[in-house]
Amino acid sequence: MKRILVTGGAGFIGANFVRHLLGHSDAMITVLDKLTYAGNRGSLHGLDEQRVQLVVGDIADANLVDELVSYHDAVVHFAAESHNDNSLLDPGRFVQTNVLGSFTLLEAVRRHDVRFHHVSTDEVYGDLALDDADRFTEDSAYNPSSPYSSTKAASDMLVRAWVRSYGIRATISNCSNNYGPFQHVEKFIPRQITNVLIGRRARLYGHGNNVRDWIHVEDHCRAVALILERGTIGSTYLVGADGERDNLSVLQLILARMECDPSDFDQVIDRPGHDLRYALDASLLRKELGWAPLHQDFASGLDQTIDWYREHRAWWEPLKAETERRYALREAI
Ligand code: NAD
Ligand code: TDX
Repeated sequence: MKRILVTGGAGFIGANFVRHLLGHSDAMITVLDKLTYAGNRGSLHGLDEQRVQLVVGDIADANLVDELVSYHDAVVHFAAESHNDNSLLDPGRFVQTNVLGSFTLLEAVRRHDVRFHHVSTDEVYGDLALDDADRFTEDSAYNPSSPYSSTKAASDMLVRAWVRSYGIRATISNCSNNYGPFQHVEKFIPRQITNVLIGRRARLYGHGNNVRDWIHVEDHCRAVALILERGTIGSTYLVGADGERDNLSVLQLILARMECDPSDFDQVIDRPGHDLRYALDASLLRKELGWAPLHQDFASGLDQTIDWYREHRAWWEPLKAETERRYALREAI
């Protein structure tokens, strides 16, 4: 596969995926990214300009998308509005990008018969009870809770229908919570790390009992590359690394690794409709494609992530004040 169009490649996971492709293939890469508040040119700085080109544009721009898709061999679709808290305040742009933008890409890959991989989330399955032994599988029923997860669920459904009705060559992956370098400071782990780095107190929603299934972003990128190369057309793969942890434990681990008092945080108003627990079973990906996570030790993955934010203040500092201003409005409601 030679020419790959990566949508959302200036975002957190997309930028890590571009780096993965550069290091593990000889692909030529075009990034299509609108550079919303979440996109960052700086995440692509220093990459080989002979192999990576950034096109600033919207995935819902049908003419631009048609032209770009026409000369690529594959599209890997990361672009999305990705933050649950924002989706509660302004759901319209989630429908616009996640649903209509995905539709626009599907129509273009249909016209040009281009391989498509859709990057989605475990949140489409809703949540699990805290005391439940179950985990999500590819056969779990869709039951999204938030405007964000419902628009991701809608886009998954479009992909499935385009495979069945039009025979497009597509796969889907639904991954659990990612952590690692280049993640926007609005998200849980980088928000707490950067709060400590600027001398603010960390912020926990409610009591912190909610459970997330953490995976290092590099392991997610390796899974996407594998599915793109060897996945069965029409299939859905869950991507997760058996990393269930409750939010309070994650926060206390961050504080401990940063040599802070583990009680040095504020409990703030909980997220409305806050999903209780995500947990997923990645057996299909492991068995069919032989994938396994390389980052098995969460504490050391967290240490590397903390070091990355310590060493890249120029990347995140310009985002921090505006992000915390938005959170202050939320906490004042
Ligand atoms: P992100 O918010 O960091 O990045 C999203 C990128 O998409 C940004 O660069 C943004 O500028 C771009 N974008 C937004 N709207 C666009 C539009 N209309 N046209 C073109 N570009 C646009 O998100 P992320 O965390 O990197 O997530 C990437 C994908 O992975 C999303 O589809 C998300 O649903 C999925 N996902 C994320 C996680 C996670 O833990 N972060 C887990 C599972 C799945
Ligand atoms: O300051 C905070 N305090 C807090 O306790 C923030 C920002 C979050 N939280 C909690 C809410 C969640 O239970 O931490 C948990 C993780 O929150 P987020 O980082 O916002 O992630 P989440 O809502 O779980 O969704 C993430 O994983 C699935 C990504 O943002 C999605 O794009 C992905 O699909």
